[in-house]
Amino acid sequence: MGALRWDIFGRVVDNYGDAGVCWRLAAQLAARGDAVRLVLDDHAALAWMAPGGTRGNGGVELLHWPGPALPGDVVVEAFGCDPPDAFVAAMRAAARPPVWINLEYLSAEDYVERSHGLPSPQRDGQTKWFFYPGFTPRTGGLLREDAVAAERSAFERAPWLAAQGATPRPGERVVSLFCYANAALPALLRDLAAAPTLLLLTPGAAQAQVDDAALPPATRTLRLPWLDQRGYDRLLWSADLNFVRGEDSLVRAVWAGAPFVWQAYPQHDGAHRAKVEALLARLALPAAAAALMRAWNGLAPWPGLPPAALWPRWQAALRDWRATLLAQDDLATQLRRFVLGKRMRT
Ligand code: TRH
Repeated sequence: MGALRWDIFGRVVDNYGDAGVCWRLAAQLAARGDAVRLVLDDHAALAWMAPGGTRGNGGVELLHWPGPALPGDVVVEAFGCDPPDAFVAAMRAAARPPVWINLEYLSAEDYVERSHGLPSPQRDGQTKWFFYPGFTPRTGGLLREDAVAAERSAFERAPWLAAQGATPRPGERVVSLFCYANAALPALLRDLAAAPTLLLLTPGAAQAQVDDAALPPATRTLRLPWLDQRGYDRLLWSADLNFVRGEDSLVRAVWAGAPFVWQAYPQHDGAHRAKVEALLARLALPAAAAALMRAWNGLAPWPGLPPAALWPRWQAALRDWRATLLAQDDLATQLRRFVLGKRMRT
């Protein structure tokens, strides 16, 4: 397959997933030898998420909105962000118009298989193609670096944690917390205190909601700075239990292979319930672990933490799922194949 020239457009609506997913895709395509221009309206989060990239070392050309005047071979608009009108007009006027992709949000819901790869004809005669990430072979797959499984197995947590200023005591479990505002947090803190725990708190909502002074002695905390994406992976690899949120960190928790609890982005219309249930339906979790995920999303009463005897089964279920997902092609591979298929027809 020859190298492709990509223009990826993203708008930062809220939180960090928009920039996080766009950056990850851009970096993975560049790592395959493609030329990638990433156009974002807000670069602030990339300063900590991808510091090498923003210095121009990532093989990605990072541009401010509205970006370039003329398109390359492929245009990806992330999450329906609508590239600038002048750029869309230049796409239409190009001698060979680029393949136009709308990269959608990740969900485990069934509609993803039905919608993945469908065309969306535009008024100006162009066609936009829906590309849906997902967990099954009939979706666009998940973002995954080629080396992630090997790096994860070779990883040693003690030196990495020590470099962050954390030294777990013998018998102490390590828990990472990345969450939105969460009414179940007091119940979690109460239950964690039943056994020695080192709680690693990411910046923002997790740190804001935990009052160190009010914690019992069995719980120690460490307040982390924003880590870059590689560092955040290593945090997840270091923990015995990960609380993650949103879209990108869910996928990272899957690759980490430790027990995790996911908090969906809360929506007032209750749409997150369907997302949580759809994810649980794809996982063969012990009932107590599924109940915990429902409660963490405000969908059920707090059930308590699964008893320690259940954790090996919890972990095994997630490892089995990870093995299934690792056997599927990753999103960047599938997206390239999809684009090349469309280009052959133009
Ligand atoms: O920040 P998020 O809550 O973003 C969310 C989701 O994208 C969600 O789908 C969307 O609807 C909502 O915003 C508006 O969670 P997410 O997706 O996990 O993005 C966080 C990114 O930050 C991810 O790329 C991991 C990265 N990260 C780091 O690089 N370092 C860190 O220290 C931490 C905590 C996160």
